Amino acid sequence: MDIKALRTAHPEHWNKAAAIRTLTLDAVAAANSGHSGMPMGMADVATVLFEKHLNFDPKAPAWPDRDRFILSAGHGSMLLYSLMYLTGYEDITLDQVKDFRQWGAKTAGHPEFGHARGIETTTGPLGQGIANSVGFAIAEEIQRATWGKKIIDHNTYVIAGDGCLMEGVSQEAIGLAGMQKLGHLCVLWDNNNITIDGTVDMADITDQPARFAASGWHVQSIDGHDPEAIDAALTAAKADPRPSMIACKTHIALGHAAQDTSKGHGALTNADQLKATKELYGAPLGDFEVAADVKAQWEAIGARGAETRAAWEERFATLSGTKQAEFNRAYAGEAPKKLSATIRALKKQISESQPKVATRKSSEMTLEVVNPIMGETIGGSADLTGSNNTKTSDLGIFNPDNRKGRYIYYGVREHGMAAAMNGMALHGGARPYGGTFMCFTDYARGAMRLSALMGIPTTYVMTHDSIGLGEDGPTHQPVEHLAMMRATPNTHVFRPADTVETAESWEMALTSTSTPSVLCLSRQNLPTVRTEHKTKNLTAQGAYVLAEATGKRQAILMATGSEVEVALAARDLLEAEGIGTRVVSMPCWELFEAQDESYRKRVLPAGPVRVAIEAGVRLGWDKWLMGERGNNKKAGFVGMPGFGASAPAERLFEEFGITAKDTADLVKSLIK
Ligand SMILES: Cc1ncc(C[n+]2csc(CCOP(=O)(O)OP(=O)(O)O)c2C)c(N)n1
Ligand SMILES: [Mg+2]
Repeated sequence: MDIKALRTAHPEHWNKAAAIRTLTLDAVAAANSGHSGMPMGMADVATVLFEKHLNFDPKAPAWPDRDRFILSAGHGSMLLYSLMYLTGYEDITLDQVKDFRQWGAKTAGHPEFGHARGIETTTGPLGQGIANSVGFAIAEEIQRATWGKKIIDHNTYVIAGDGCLMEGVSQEAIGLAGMQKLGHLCVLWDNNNITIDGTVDMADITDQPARFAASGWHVQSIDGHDPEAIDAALTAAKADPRPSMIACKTHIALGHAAQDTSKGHGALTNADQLKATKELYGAPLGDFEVAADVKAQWEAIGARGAETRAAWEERFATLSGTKQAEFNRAYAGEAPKKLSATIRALKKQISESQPKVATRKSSEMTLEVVNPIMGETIGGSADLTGSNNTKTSDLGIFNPDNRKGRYIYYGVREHGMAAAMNGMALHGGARPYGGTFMCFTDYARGAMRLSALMGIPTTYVMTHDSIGLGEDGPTHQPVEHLAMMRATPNTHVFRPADTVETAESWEMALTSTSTPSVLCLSRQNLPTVRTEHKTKNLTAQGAYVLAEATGKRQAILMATGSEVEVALAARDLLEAEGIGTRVVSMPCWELFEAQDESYRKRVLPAGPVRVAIEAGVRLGWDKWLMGERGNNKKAGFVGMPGFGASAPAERLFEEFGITAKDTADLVKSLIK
């Protein structure tokens, strides 16, 4: 690249972009780790985007109508931190930049949501950001239709690399965005033909523009170092009604000895080369030095949005008080006051009528009363609407002809759905839930982990939660998934036993502000076990005594979901033989763990034999079986030894020994 020619063609632009490049080089050198090349390659694109197009106000990072900027290529985090520092985001000071990648710094190795105000999402696992952005754009479409353009009318911009586009989840995102005609979405592809192992064509020869075009996108290809071309492409992207992809031909590590090589991807720390690069740029040579006039120009870019934001505040103030409160409530992630009374009324009715229904149906019954009072819910399913029971009668279908629809046909795209839901939750004013078969949490896992890490209340409706689904067989029967999800920090895994517990689980999910929820729901019908109405949400305690021993308490049976019925039947058998047996329903381990020790001890006192019943693997149960101190020796597990099989459900429960009789026999053998 002829750097001198670039410098002289657009000197002001060049110096602004060079500031991103030198801050990146210095921060990576100071940390002795990180990724220099991507920010150096995309600095021109980012500079034009921030200078001429992005609507943002660093002094109000949570302004609801701001444009969203998603750095999908999260390894290039210094691009984001440089932009935030230069434009004046209060959380990203120069000291934070100097502390790049250090303990306690807001400038983590990859951008992390919640560390600094202005970081829209956590990226680093490639492909997540571009898939999040589809959710951001969907939330924007729905809110624009609902609140009107005066309140919501913004764009979502994404920088994605070769890696993001190679990840499978990107195809799910591109397909969904194209079909949905998300015209306010613009992906800037860092087309540098370099990844870690070498050139992209060693592993991939996909015609990316053709691929996007095939899914209904507006596509442009430009020189990613030409500010005029970048500006024109962004203008054209905004004008086109389709989602836009701009292929930006760039040079990784522009101007450095490692330019255009995979070495340029990582940490460029050689002091001499760093100095030579700065000289070539015509940039100040001092560490973290940005010329005062250049910093001032960047600050002016940051100040540009204040007026637009103030004008928005004025428009917002013209809404009625009720509307403002409703908008603010949804953006705060607060449930409406009516929610708990609504849940209570449903519980009462269920405890009285005692229906025998699958908990996936119970979930639908709950959503039928919740969705009408929570306008921010956005439901959907990955092509299993009729099985997941996620669609309620009041939700219209979201599509290009109906932007007020709140139900999304995600297609067979579990990972894309999960990542899009994260985007909606992050956008604000939206509470997404989506369903698939629980076995396919595996496919959604990358995004589910990020819901937990980011601390956002995405809700997963995972039906067909065990061998209880029967004939579809072991490909569809989850056995290890409960253990995997319970092993994930900051995830509430609910496995309700009946409609009452399902309604209670939903109440917990819908009032959560910082934890995702997974609802594990049965395909098969289950009896109502909560036959006595309690206004209190017992699921909120995670575990509780469902049935007490009548005589001397000799055994405690712990169970979740469909196996609570088995536990109650086993209790009947044992009580008939004079063995006092308590049944503890444990719909959410994580909430039980959060109770104080005295409550946990009251529910699971030391002494009696303990048996757990769950149609999954044992992993994790020992904590409750052995006691929290690990000294309870008389314990056993009734569950799955391995994968399931294809047969009618009843036969499977018998063959795998998950029955009342097997449980009672185990208890008796332990009591001896
Ligand atoms: C899901 C996932 N797999 C692997 C990685 C490790 N990784 C980080 S960057 C990268 C290569 C990315 O190439 P590209 O997106 O072209 O970035 P560039 O080298 O151009 O900066 C890989 C494999 C990751 N962060 N996420
Ligand atoms: Mg690349």
